[in-house]
Amino acid sequence: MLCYLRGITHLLFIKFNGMKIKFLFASITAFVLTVSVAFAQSKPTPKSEIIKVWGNCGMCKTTIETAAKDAGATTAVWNKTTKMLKITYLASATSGAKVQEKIASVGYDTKDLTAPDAVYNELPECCQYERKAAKKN
Ligand SMILES: [Cu+2]
Repeated sequence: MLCYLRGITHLLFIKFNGMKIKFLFASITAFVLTVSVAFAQSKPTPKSEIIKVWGNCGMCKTTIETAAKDAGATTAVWNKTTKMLKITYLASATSGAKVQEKIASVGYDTKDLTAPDAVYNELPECCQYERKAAKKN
């Protein structure tokens, strides 16, 4: 068995020696290019989503955007006038629902979720925004 393997190795060496080095490099380059192209084609495209998030000020903005990124968003920009949060993310990394969960967990109401009262009450006074639930009344 060992002898057989040695024979193959020996044969390969002879073949490699016989090959022109340039051709060998060309083959390797072609192989690497093929693999890179295959990877580039399978590269996932980021999704983007706009979610309403309740909040007040610049401090809220930082908290909301940080929470979105902690939840896996690639980019997160919240507009304090429109209350709209624009996120981009890879579907493999997170989802709109996960981002909302994280934001609600730090005290901010979102389109689909309401933050726990206990967390909301801990927000700095300037950040005690008018809550989503209050708007229904
Ligand atoms: Cu604030």
